[in-house]
Amino acid sequence: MSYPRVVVLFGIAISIIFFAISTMLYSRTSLSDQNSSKVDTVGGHTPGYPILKTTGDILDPTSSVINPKNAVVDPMKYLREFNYGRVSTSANGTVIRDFTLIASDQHTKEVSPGVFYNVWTFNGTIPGPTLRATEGDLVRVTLINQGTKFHSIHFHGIHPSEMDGVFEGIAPGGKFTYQFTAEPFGVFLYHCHMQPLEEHIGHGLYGVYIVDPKQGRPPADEMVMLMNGYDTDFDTENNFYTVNGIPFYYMHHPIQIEKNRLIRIYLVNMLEFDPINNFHLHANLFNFYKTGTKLVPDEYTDIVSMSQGERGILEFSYKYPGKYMFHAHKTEFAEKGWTGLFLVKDDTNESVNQNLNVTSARNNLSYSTSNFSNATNNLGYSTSNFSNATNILPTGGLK
Ligand SMILES: [Cu+2]
Repeated sequence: MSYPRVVVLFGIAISIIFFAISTMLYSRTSLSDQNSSKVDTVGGHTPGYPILKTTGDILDPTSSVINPKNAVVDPMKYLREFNYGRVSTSANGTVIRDFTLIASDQHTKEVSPGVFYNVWTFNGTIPGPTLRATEGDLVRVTLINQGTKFHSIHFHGIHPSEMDGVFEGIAPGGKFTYQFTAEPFGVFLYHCHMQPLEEHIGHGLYGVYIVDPKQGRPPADEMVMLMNGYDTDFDTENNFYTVNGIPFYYMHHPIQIEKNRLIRIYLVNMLEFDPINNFHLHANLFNFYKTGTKLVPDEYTDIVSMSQGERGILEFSYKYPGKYMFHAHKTEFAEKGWTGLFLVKDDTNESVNQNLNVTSARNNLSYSTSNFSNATNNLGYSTSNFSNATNILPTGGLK
């Protein structure tokens, strides 16, 4: 073996040893980080905002319950709450729907047990309220900026350029009314469109906007599901994934539905940072209406994948009573919070729970939602200028 060859082989051997040692050290660090309960500090991302203490990632907080006063949203309330606005009729008979959205960016809320986050919100919650109109209505949305930064609302749908909420930011203390005709029918979203977009969306300024077809849709148990995530350590990767704002919420509080009843879900993906998200339904299939802009389904499936901003309508019913999971079929997302349960009740058999094969404390779920009922009324806002916001009355169901 020549002298240069020996040098090369020696170099390769040293590199392999170095790689092995560093890999071992790295994996040890990761493991100890996951298992320890040490308190980390996060924040300082935005000048002027507090640096917060957190115990870090909680992958399955089945034993913890968020203090409702601190929770960023009540997911059970959000699920079936539709805001139809303050309704009036113009001289020519057009239905007018007035909504008020208040933007804020200076509050801290709990997004997972023990994890506090500087939330940027419309009307105090992530996601913001679900706005709903019928095609042809005149929609007027007044944005009041009670935050410390410029914000806007960009609606998806058809409208004039000056109502697009992209180039005109609303200054702190400012106010602007977006006005457009609700068209076409479908499921849409709204979000702040100020730069950097990643920051304004990542912190929570978004919600769902539904336009019903004039003739309506068949009666159903309707719900909204918005998929999101939280990057609580500001490394542009999500630490938590959720449907409707709180990781694992519907594992603790299964969504109760009736056997053979048509379920309609307005599903929206607002997930920042990750390129794709999806929804998988267990032991069943659903009709999927992409963007909800047609009355005939595009697909009959048990899974739908969406990129950020994509959405659609799911329709299904369960034949058999029992507990069924729904979750992202991206395992990482499912295990970091994007997992929930439907509890299908059999109206002819009250004792369906006895058949659920409860095998452990973890399965002994509490279905109570009452302790959450005041959560969203307990916002840390000044009450002045807030009266308009509470005029957005939740009515539920198709109006
Ligand atoms: Cu904004």
